[in-house]
Amino acid sequence: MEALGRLEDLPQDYRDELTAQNLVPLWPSLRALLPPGKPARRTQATAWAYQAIRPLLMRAGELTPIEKAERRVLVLANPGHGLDKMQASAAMYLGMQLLMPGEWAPSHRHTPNAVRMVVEGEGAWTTVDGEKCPMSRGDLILTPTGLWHEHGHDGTEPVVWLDVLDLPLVYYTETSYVVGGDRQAVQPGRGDRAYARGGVAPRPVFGRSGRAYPMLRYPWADARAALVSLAEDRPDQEAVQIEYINPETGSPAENILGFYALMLRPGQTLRLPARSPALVFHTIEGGATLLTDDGQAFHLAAADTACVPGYTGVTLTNASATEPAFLFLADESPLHRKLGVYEERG
Ligand code: GTQ
Repeated sequence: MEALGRLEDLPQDYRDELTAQNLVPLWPSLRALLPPGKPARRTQATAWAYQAIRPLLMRAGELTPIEKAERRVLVLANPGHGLDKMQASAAMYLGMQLLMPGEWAPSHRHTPNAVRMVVEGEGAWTTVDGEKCPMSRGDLILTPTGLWHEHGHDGTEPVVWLDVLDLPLVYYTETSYVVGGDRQAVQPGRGDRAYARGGVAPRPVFGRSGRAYPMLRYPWADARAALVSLAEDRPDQEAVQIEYINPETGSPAENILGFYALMLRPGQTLRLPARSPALVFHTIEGGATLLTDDGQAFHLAAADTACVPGYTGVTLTNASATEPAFLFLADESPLHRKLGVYEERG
C-alpha cells in the first residue's frame, strides 16, 4: 500500500484552522487506524508469577484494611496498554484479590461482568443474586452484569482468587458504573446442584428457571472430572478442552468473555492456532511452557497467569512427562463473534 500524506506536509495555518473547528484530516492516520492485513495490538504477551504477586498481596492485607479497599486487589496490568489503564488486553481485566479471615467485601452490583477463579485458601464464599457460592481452589464463580455480589470469609487462612472482568470494554463504551447495597439475604437453591449432571436440567412445567444466569458456580472437581474423562475417552482428540457454558442455552457462560479449562496430557505439546481474540492463561494444576508464534516464551508454574494478544498462535507444553497439567483460559471470543470480527488464521 502506498504511503499517504503526512500532517507535516500541511501548512501550519491550515492545521491550526482545522484544530479550531474540531476537525482532523484522516489521511495522515489512515494506515494506523486500518493497518494492512493485521490489526495493531497494544496487548503484549505478558506473564505474572504467583510467587511474585503473593507476598505483595499479603502486604496489602497488612497495609490496607478491607474497609479502606472495598475490594483488595492487585491488578495484573499489561505494560503494552500502560499500567495506569489496568487492562490485560483490549477487553479483559485481571486482578488478584485477597480476603482475610473474618473480612467482608460489601454487596454491590455493576455493569461489567466478572468471574472469579479461586487460587488458594478455604472458607470464603461469594453470594451472587442471593446464592451463597463456596470458594475452593479451581472453582469458577460468575458475577454477571447487574447481579448483586459480596464476598465473605469464615475460614482461618487468607483466600486469594483471580478476577476476570470485561471492564476495559465496558469502560470504553462509557457504560461502566456500580451501585452499592446491603448484605444480601441468602436464598435456598444452588445452580451447581441443580445443573450438576450433564444432559439433564430442571424443567418447570411452565417456562424455565426465569434466570438469565442459572448456574453461578462451576466446581473444579466437576470440571476436572470432565477433562479427565474426555482425555480417556477421546485419545484421538488433541485438545482436551471444555467450555464453561450456560446450561440452559448452551451459550458461553457470560456475554462478552469466554471461559474454558484445558488439560495437557503428560508430556503433551499443543498448538493453539492464531485467532482474533486475546487469550488469558492461568495454571490450576501442574506447569506448562507457553511459546508464542512471535517467539516469546514463559514458564507457567501452578497459579501463574499470562496474557497473549490476538492473532497470535500459542504452543503449550506440559512441564511434566508423568502428570497432566490443567489450565483455566479466558478469551474475547463471545465478543468477537457478536461483533462479527471473529477470525481463525491457523
Ligand atoms: O470483587 O466485585 O477485581 O467490583 C474489580 C472490581 C473485583 C469485585 C475486581 C470489582 C471486583
